Amino acid sequence: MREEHLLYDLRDSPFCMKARICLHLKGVSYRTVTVTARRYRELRRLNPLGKVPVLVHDGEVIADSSSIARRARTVSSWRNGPTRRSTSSSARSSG
Ligand SMILES: N[C@@H](CCC(=O)N[C@@H](CS)C(=O)NCC(=O)O)C(=O)O
Repeated sequence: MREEHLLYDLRDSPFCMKARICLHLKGVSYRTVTVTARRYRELRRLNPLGKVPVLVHDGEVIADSSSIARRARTVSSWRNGPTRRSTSSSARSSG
């Protein structure tokens, strides 16, 4: 069984909000770990830059909100299977 996603975040951070929105929109369930002064060392171990958000899943550490957004998309595609590409001529037309 896969571990749950853990999101190290700060409530008021816009980057964390972006990560939360992306995870939510892609239906990825996660638990948040609010980074307090006591947890800062733990955060630095995960992300030497000491920045949030950081997503941890199955021992993998994903720092940076854009990388988390990409991961959310990937997790959602694992669930939904491969997406079909449009082969219509309008989609292929280069103009
Ligand atoms: N490029 C990063 C920026 C993350 C970032 O700057 N996070 C701020 C909070 S909004 C932070 O952790 N600042 C703490 C610090 O710089 O030490 C992302 O998109 O996640």
